Amino acid sequence: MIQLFSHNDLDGKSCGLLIKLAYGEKVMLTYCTHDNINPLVEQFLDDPRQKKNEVYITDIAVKDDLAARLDERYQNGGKIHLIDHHATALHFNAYEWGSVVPRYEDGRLTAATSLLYDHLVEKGLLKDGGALKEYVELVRLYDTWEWFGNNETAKRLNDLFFLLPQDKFEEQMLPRLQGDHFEFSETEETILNMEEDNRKAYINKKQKQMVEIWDKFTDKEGTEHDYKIGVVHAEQHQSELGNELNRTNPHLDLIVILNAGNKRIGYRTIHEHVDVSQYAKQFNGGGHPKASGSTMTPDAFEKFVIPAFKDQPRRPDVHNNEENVKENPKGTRYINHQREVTSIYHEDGEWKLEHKNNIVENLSFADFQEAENHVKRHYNSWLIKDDDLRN
Ligand SMILES: [Mn+2]
Repeated sequence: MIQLFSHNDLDGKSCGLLIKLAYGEKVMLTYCTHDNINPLVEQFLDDPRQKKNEVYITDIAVKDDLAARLDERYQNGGKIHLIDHHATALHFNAYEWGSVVPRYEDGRLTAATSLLYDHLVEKGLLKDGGALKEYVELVRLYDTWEWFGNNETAKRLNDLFFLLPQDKFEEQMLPRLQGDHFEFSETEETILNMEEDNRKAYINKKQKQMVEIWDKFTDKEGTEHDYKIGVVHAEQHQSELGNELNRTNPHLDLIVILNAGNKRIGYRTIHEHVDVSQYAKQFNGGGHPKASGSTMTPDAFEKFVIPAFKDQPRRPDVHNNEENVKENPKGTRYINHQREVTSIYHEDGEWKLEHKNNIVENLSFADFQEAENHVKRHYNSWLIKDDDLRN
């Protein structure tokens, strides 16, 4: 028998599909989270009936004492393969059975699925090409975020992975991966389109609910920042929501997504000058510089939930103005809940501001976007609608 332990996301479960295609029915697939991988592997190693089984561990790592036990098994003739792409697992390369490769020689990022595919092709257990090769590349694009902005199919594959019940996903993919070309069925396309429409409507609604607050934050170098933060309550589509809110609100430093149901907070940014893994640390959280998470501690509740409850959302800009349009050298006008009007106008090669009919002294911007960012950050304003200007 072949025993696979793999992560439970698209990349990890696609490793399971490859193992099934390579070894047929003689496989046992166990999908794990970072929390339960160690006890599951331990249980397996303790079970005398499993002694002869070949082991694959993909897209996830085990703790050091289990690595030592796996190595002992390997030294005694056991067949073991740990195949991963996370840089945090590079120390497994010290073992003969460890193969951790974060990047290909040409610089492209790897995924566990693409590494396992290469391994099984080399062993002669899978043939290189066809629908399978296309599928493996979609998984790699999704897992590495290389899809972003250039391959919607990879994104849709991951959507489908979450929309279908898990056994259904496997059942539907396995026969298709043995064909010449990978594509979604008509039904899947319909489901995916509906899902996308729902998501767009949800994100739109959340944009209208988002409240903006200030927070002072001192980073680990000791530099103090005044962060303007978009705060929103959301239980669904956290990554897409974080991305979209950051993209449409470049005046914000980061987006905080609150989920009171499971007492979790997500932190997302697209800016180089912000590291949300550092920011999340103050609430015992962490993650990546652009995407992190924490639990909703009482401190975090005080900081985000209470002020966001009191404040009113800034209204989104309209996109169908014909008169009051952005980058108009003669002036683009903004308003806030206090009915204060701000105008951004062009003079002497620079963008300048007039607030409540007074010129804002000593402030000018080379770029219109920077000027608008300032107006939104400091006056909480939005573009005045043409209809409202006429009245
Ligand atoms: Mn992965």
